Amino acid sequence: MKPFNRRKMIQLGGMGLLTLGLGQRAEAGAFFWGKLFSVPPRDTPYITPNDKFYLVNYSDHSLESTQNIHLGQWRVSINGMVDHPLTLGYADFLGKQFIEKVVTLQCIDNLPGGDSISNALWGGLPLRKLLEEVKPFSDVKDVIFRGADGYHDSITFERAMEGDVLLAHSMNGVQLPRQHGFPLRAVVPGIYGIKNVKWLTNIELVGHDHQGYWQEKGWTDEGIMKITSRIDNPGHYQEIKEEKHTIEGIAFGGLHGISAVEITTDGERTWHPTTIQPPASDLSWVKWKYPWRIPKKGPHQLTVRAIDRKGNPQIPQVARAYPDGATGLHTIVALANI
Ligand SMILES: Nc1nc2c(c(=O)[nH]1)N[C@H]1C(S)=C(S)[C@@H](COP(=O)(O)O)O[C@H]1N2
Ligand SMILES: [Mo]
Repeated sequence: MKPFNRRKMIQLGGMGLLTLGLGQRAEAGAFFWGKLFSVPPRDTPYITPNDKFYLVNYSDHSLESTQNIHLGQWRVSINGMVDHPLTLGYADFLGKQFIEKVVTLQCIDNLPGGDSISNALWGGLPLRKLLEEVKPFSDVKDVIFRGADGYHDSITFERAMEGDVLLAHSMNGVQLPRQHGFPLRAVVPGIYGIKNVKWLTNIELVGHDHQGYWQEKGWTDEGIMKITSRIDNPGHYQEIKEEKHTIEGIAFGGLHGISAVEITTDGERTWHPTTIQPPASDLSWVKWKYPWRIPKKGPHQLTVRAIDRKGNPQIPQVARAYPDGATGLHTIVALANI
């Protein structure tokens, strides 16, 4: 896993927030410092193009060791506590059932406001179909995924049988790109990236609770995604010159989707509902927007929060990513120069 992306946090710890509400002198300071800190707005498309999709590997050797996978030789074995172990090649997968679904993936390292989250249309075989073929023993507990780079993680057999877990060989309508796990990867909706194993070579069914690469280092074995939301526009410290500005962003609630996103433009005194663009699937992030009428010149603190379809609110308390995913609300400063 790459080092934590501390960029956003450092910015928030800087002079920006301190200058809020300190009157004219501070305002001048905000414009001065703002130029140093400002980041451009993110123009986040609904579906992330493959070459913009975030990338995370546990080791630099992951890409090297998987660069030369040849379809002719590549095999995936499905074995362990099963009556009919199988070894399949690429053509076997192309010949099997193919379904496509838009699913948002997020790294467990992602901090509120971070970029290690993307959305794609994944295509492949429901894992459940394959598990039915191999005839699992009745006391199977975990399904282990192993990648050609030596990485491994597992999900429970129960989760694996739910039908929404994909063995994906296509991404946004094209063959799965090398860096995203060519020729085959697991896509496990609502569960952090750690369990979406790439470059699959083995799927083993076991009778115990398997500890994967990150679990051995203390990270969560469940990996259920937490509700998250992000402001993409304006960018932090972006200078806004018009009185009207549309605030935009994304929100994601894992398996439970998003029912509402709220924004505050006055330092959390009042919250306003935003308009949500309906998602293409129940496993996708949503895009939201809010037409903001800026009351006065100067720095404004913007914070976003979301609620999932079960009515659970996003957790506002700040927690780091270790061991089971970060919480906290994304806050930025917008500089109105109107
Ligand atoms: N084989 C393998 N699979 C892996 C990893 C890895 O290092 N090796 N990293 C995991 C992590 S931590 C994440 S967040 C996702 C990232 O998938 P992506 O690079 O396609 O976005 O892959 C997961 N699957
Ligand atoms: Mo990750």
